[in-house]
Amino acid sequence: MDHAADARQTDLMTITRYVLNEQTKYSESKGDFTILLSHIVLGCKFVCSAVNKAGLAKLIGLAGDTNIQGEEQKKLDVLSNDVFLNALISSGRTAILVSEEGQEAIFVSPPFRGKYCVVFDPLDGSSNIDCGVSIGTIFGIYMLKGSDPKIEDVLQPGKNMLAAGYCMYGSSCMLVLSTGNGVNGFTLDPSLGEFILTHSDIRIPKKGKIYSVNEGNAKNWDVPTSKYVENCKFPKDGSSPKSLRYVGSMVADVHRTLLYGGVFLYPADEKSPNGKLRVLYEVFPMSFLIEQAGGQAFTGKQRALDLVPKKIHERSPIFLGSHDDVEEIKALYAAEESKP
Ligand code: AHM
Ligand code: MG
Repeated sequence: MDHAADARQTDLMTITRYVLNEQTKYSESKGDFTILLSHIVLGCKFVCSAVNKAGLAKLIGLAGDTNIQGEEQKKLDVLSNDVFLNALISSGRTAILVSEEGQEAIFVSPPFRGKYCVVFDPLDGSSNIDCGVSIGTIFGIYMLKGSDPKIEDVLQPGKNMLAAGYCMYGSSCMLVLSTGNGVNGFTLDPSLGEFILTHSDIRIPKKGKIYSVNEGNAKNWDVPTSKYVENCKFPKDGSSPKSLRYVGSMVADVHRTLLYGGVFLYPADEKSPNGKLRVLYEVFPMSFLIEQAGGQAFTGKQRALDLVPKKIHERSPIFLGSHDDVEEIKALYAAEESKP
């Protein structure tokens, strides 16, 4: 075996090693970010294991309200939230936590307090939990602005995030991360219990052949969204129609978009003028990753990462994906706006 092939098999780039390498580029780094990330990684492994066992639990009769010890069986989304809250607080590196599962932001008490704020959706894709389809955790990380944590620290535009990522619990467990220097994908090797770099420097194709949207909402879409989807199906420029793929789990749909190209959209509609997806822990982290991979993310009005959220659970329409495809959507919105 040649030396390079041998090194690939025996000299593994784990996620911790990767982040450590990245952080040593900054002379002021004291290892806090690496510690925070290792706690997020622990949360992902814990949730991955719970998701994998969910079917088994059902098989042996644990999926009801109690397990064989008579303890209450937590629903996976509640369990995942507890796992991440504990992991993040015990890291000693966080100041404010915003979870999709919690109504209010959590201000970490001073003995455990650090300088990072983490916004996260512990288990996204709730409608897919019970049928074994891919689901995931989404997270974004901000730095405190001052020494005293304030809610404004998590109401910052997405472009201020230091890092963002998701972990997909699918046919394999994969963590995709950006610390603002490109996007890398790490796959969990279950025998080692380590995330190993398997997809380095992910770049989204400039133009794609797939669109991804809940077309059941088409009746209530605005004009640019309707026109765009019509163009995907009946292109006027002689190109082939695009394929439709929609899992209904944002992590899975965005992951495919990142790797294969195309667009993922959750637009506004008459019933939900702000769409469905949440700005802080769905729209921002995914937009951050897509931009870092060379794509674009647009709200129908502006660059998604420029949004300044006013509330922690605010929603926004989102169109994200390959550069050229999002450009087409932006042109349709511009044309609609310029109408008298
Ligand atoms: P959730 O946070 O309740 O799981 O909802 C978010 C999910 C996303 O993963 C997905 O993109 C979207 O909802 C699907 O919504 P719909 O079922 O309306 O198509
Ligand atoms: Mg969600």
